[in-house]
Amino acid sequence: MLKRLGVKKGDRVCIYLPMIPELAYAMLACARIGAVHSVVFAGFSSRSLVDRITNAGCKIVLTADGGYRGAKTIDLKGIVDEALTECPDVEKVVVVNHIGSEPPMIYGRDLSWQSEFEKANTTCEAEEMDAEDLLFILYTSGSTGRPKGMVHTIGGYMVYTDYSFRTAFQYKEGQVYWCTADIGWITGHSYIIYGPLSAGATTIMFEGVPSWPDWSRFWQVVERHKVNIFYTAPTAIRALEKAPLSFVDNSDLSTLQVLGTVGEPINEEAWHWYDKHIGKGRCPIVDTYWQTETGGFMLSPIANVTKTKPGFATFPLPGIQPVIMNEGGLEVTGNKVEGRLAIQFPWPSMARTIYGDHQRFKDTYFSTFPGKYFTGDGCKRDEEGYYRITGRVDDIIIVSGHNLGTAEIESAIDEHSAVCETAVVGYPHDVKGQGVYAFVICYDKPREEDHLRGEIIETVAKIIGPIAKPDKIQFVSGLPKTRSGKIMRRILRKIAEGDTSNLGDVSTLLDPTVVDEIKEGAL
Ligand code: 7RM
Repeated sequence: MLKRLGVKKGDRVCIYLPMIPELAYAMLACARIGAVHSVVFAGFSSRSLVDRITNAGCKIVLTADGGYRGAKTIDLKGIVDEALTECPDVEKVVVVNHIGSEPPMIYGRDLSWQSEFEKANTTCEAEEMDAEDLLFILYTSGSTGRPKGMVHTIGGYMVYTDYSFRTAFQYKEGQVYWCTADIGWITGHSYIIYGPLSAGATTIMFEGVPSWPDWSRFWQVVERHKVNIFYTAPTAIRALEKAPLSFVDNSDLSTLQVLGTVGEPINEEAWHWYDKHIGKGRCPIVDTYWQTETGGFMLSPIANVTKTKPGFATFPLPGIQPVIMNEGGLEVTGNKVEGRLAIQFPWPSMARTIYGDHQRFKDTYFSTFPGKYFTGDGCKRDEEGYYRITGRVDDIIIVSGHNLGTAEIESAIDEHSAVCETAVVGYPHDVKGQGVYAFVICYDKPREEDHLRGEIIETVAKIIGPIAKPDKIQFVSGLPKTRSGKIMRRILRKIAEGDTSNLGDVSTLLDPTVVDEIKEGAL
C-alpha cells in the first residue's frame, strides 16, 4: 500500500495512530520497504505534530478518524487537518476507519486505509538494507524546547532489542508478554514491537486506560490472555495502588511469572505493593533503566538470576559499561559513591544522531564527559555495587514516565497573551512521579487568577498535549535570576518542593528580594 502511494526506501513516514493493530502493521511495513517511520504519540497536539512532520520532512501521514481514551474519543483526523495547514509538503493522508466518525476527507490528499489496503499487492519483497541505514526517528524532549529526533538504525537496534528482551525478562518460548506502554514512546517501539516480535514472543497491544471502565482493567486483561510477563510504569502502579484492592483480587493473576517497571525511579512503597499484590511475592521485578537514546535496557536485573533490591535497577546488562562521574569530569570508582551516570563504551542500539543536527547530538551526549555517553541522570552505586538512578540532573522532568523539557513547557505558557515570562520546574507528585510547577509573570496583575490558570493550562494542552499541563501555577512579579540572566532553578525547585528552610546562596541574584515574595506565595 505504501509503495503504491510512492513511498520509497529512505522516505520518512509520519504515523499518528492510536494503539490499534494498524499501528504495528504500519511500522513493520515501513521497516520492510526501507522507509523510516516517525511515530508521533496520538496524545500530542497539532502543533507538536507540525514540528515533527516538518523536522523529518514527511510527505505522508498515516492516521485514523479517531481514537478512544476511556469513555472519550479523540478527533485524530481533525488534529491532523489542523496540523497540515502548516505542512505544505504533505501529499497524502491515509485514514483508518476506527471509531466510525466519518470525518471530512480532502479530495486528492486524503485516502481511506481500508480501500487503499484492498488495492495493494499481497506480496512485497523485503528491501535489502545496510545495518547502518535508518529504521526510525522518535522525538524526545530537549532542554532547549526544540524536540530532538533520535535516529535508530537497522542492525544494532534489532540485535539489542532482541537480546535485552530475552535476557532481562528471561523470555521462554510460548510465553505471553504484555507491555502497557504506548507505542508513541520508545518503550512501545523496543518492547511491544521490535524486541518481543524478533524474539518470537506473543506481544499484547492494549488500546485502553487502566481506570476504565474501572480499575480492574489491567488485571482482567492479564487473566483473559493468561499473561506471563507484565511490564508497566511506576506512575501506573501508584495510580493502581490507590484503588481498592478488590479490583486486583477479583482477577486470576496466577499466570504471571515476571514483572517489569520502567520510566522513572520506582519508590519503595510502590515496589512492595507491586511485588505483594500483583506478583504475590513469587515474581521477580525487573526495574529496567534506559532511554529513548539508548534504544534498549542499560541497567536491569535479569529475572530470577539477579537478586533484586527495591528502587534499584541493579546492574548493567552484560555488554554495557556504566561509569559514575563527578562534576569535575572524573570517574568515581569503588562502591558507596554517587555522581552522574555515563556509559563508557558504545552498544548496538545507541541512537546514531539527532535527525538533521549531528552537532547537537555531539554537544548533548558526548561533550560533558568527552569520549563517553552522558545519560543526564544522577546515579548511586551502593556498598554492594548496585545501581540506583536518582533522577535527572538537567532541565528534563519526568511526568508519568514521560520526558518533558522545562523549556518546552515554558515556551508554551509564554504563548498566552497575558504571560510575560515563565519558569517551570518539577516537584514530587504522588501519582505522576513529578508534577509541573509553573512560576508565571504576567504583563498586568491578573484579576481573576483561577480563570487565567485555566486558560494557561488549555494553552499548554493545545501546544504540547494534555500530559504537559501544569499542576500548579503561581503568579509572581519576578524570577530569581543571576546577573547573567539565568534563572536559578535550584531555588525554584526547592520552593516547589515545599522546602524553603535552606535555599542556599541567594547573594548572586540580581534581586534577592523576589525570593521572599515567591516563598510567601508558594502553592
Ligand atoms: C524508557 C524511557 C528516559 C529517562 C531516563 C531516566 C528515566 C527510565 C528508569 C528511569 C529510574 C528507571 N525512555 N528512567 N527508566 N529512572 N529508573 N528504571 O523511559 O527517554 O522516555 O526517558 O527516564 O531519567 O533518563 S525516556
